[in-house]
Amino acid sequence: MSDITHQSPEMAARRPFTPFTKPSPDPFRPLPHIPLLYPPSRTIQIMSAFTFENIVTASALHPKPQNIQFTYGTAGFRMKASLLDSIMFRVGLIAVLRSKKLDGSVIGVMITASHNPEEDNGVKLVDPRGEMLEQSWEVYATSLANAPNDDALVETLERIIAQNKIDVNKPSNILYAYDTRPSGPALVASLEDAIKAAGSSYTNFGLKTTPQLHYGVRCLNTQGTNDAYGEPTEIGYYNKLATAFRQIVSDKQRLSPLYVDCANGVGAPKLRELIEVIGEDIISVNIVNDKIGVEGALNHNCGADYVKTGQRLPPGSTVTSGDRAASFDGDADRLVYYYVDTDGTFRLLDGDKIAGLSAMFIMDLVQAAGVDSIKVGVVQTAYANGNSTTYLTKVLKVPVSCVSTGVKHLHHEAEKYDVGVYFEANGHGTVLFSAEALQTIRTAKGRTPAQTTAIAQLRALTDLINQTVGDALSDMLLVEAILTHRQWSLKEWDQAYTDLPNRLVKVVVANRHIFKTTNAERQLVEPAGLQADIDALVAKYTSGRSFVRASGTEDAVRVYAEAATRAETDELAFRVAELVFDKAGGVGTRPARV
Ligand code: G16
Repeated sequence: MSDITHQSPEMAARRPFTPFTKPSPDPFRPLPHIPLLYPPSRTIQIMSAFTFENIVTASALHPKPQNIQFTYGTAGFRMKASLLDSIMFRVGLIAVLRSKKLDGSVIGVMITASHNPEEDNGVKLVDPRGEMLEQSWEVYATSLANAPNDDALVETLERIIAQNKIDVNKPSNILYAYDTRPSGPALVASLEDAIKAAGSSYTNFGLKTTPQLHYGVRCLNTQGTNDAYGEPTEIGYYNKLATAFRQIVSDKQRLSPLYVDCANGVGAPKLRELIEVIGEDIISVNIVNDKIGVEGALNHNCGADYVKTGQRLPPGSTVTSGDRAASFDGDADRLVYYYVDTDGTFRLLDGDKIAGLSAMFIMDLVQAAGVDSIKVGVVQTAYANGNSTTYLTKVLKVPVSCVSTGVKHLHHEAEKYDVGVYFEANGHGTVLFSAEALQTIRTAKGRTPAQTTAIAQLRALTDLINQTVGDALSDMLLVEAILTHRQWSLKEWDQAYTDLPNRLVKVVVANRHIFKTTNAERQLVEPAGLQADIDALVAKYTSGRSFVRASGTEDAVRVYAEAATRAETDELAFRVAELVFDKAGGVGTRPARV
């Protein structure tokens, strides 16, 4: 496995843009904009054997808290950081077994709680091609996390090994990274304890965005193959995106600066580094909310989730009419855009709008390139605005599938298309090109100069878009590339369709696990009778739609509503929220209409 070291933005700034070259490593120079939480590390090769004795000895330092049942949620385990020590240790063991099962392929571990508040943390596991952990293994991770004592831990490990016919003497390799949360260092230590006890090799990828970790995993596993994804370093990631972006926007007039709210998270230093590599002559951003050393600032009154949920500017924002703005979330895997209209109205361009823009642009390019055998499809969830689905199906005439919340569901559905555009309304998504589509694009020959240009742009798009997971940095460049091409303002982009007014409300209940859904989460099966009550309410509103599901990342139930007018939408959302609170064990304050 390659060594992976931090790349200092100072170095990047001094160096002229030379794609695909590795900078001379300078591992002990701290990044200028962030406190360096750990010394940059290299791959650690461990030669010891996998023994239960070593694991039990190490596990004694990471006991499972009593009376807690852990669940593997939408994106892994996520909760108050103070409860995560044993989880992190056991996730380390699962990662090692998964790697051994896959003949030593690199498995990724990302320590982050993404959009959650700073006191939370969490962990996501990444499979060899950079996608989320295969779902059948979520069950193993959950059983291991809930083993009450060391005997049960060993029994569970033995069962996983037997069921999967794992040869524990095979090698294993882990790549891990973390975001800016103060709880990160302690959790890294728990993870490393497990990996070392299980005798696995590992690499500390350092402070990274979640999508950078996904990228690193895929690169390491495909190195030297026909399917090589890129250089498995941070500068390799920046160079890949920068080269593609430069190519797509070459000869086009650049846009005005983009305000980017980085949620006071890891996206801030990483965006700065990316822009330095691309060059400020090509793209200009004003980074706001980059206070990553300030306690409690992460995701607080800022970031993609705040903007999307509240449909408002972050407090203190200086964005005014004519400005272009975007927000990332805490680990930079979500992106939303927005602007203030001439009448002062806030206008959101969320994941649905990004999906529409991307699908439209790619379909046009495919046609211009003369490779229209390539078919585009879009994947959404129940949170997609009704008018976005109408736009996609009636105007763009693309097939649209609806799946359950969670990138893991959207990603797999998108793989069924030649080009699968998937975005959740919350701004999490990407575009996948099938192996056949990539082959067609790579081998296509233009018969006219226009076709040749379109083919080259399609090729560059396949490098610009992170194929492993939704990535705020890559998605931002995709949107900027499309807007540059069209020379569109955000208002022009927004004109594709008008969102139905919509509202999200969180309700805290005693036990969110009693909420069971069907039909891609659009209907409740349990608690019994609640769906009929919701349906009766919805029927009273013009173009009304509402559904309820338990969050898989927060201890709450989410209520979504849309209707023909803002007033009707708000009323419907809160009436459903009150229903949930009253009939399904609401705790604390009853949802208040605001
Ligand atoms: C995670 C998942 C997303 C999902 C979001 C919210 O995002 O990766 O796919 O949409 O959670 O999930 P829920 O409604 O179940 O809480 P992130 O950005 O927090 O990792």
